[in-house]
Amino acid sequence: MMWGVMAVTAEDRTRVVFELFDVDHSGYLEESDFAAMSSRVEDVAQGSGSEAKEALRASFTKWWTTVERELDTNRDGKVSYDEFTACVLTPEKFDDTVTDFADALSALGDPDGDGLIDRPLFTALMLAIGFSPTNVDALFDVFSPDAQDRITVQIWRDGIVEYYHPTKSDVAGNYLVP
Ligand SMILES: [Ca+2]
Ligand SMILES: [Ca+2]
Repeated sequence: MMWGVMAVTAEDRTRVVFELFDVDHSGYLEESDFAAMSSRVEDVAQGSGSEAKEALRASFTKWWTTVERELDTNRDGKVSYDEFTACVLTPEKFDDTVTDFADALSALGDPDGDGLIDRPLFTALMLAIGFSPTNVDALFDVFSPDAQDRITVQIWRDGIVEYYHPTKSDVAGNYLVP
């Protein structure tokens, strides 16, 4: 089990990220996919205000505009898997997008602002992104929850940055790769 996790590459994760973002399973990333995922996440973001949800929506919009600008090589308004894999060639072009997304998503996990995230809300947000329940539970455990079963916003935020970074390997989020 452990070795399987260690063997996960950035390429495996790229496939998982593509499939997550292809919300309607059309085989292409499109603007509508990012809007749909944003709505799904906002719907489960219990306790968060409109400002925090707006920040999340803005980060998904930025995901799409960056993906389209950098990866839609044939300019047909959608990004195929083959086009998407080019993200590993220019990881620096995604730094801002990934950071904004990590800030916005992890903030939704901490609506009361105490810097801690409870497992139920973490799970709801991650299932809304599209990860499987088993993988989400395993990841939460990797983040070393305290006696009250809470993790810090910081560790999740950093985990998101690592996970969505196109070229990193051996990251905690590899637990999310089936
Ligand atoms: Ca799609
Ligand atoms: Ca395209």
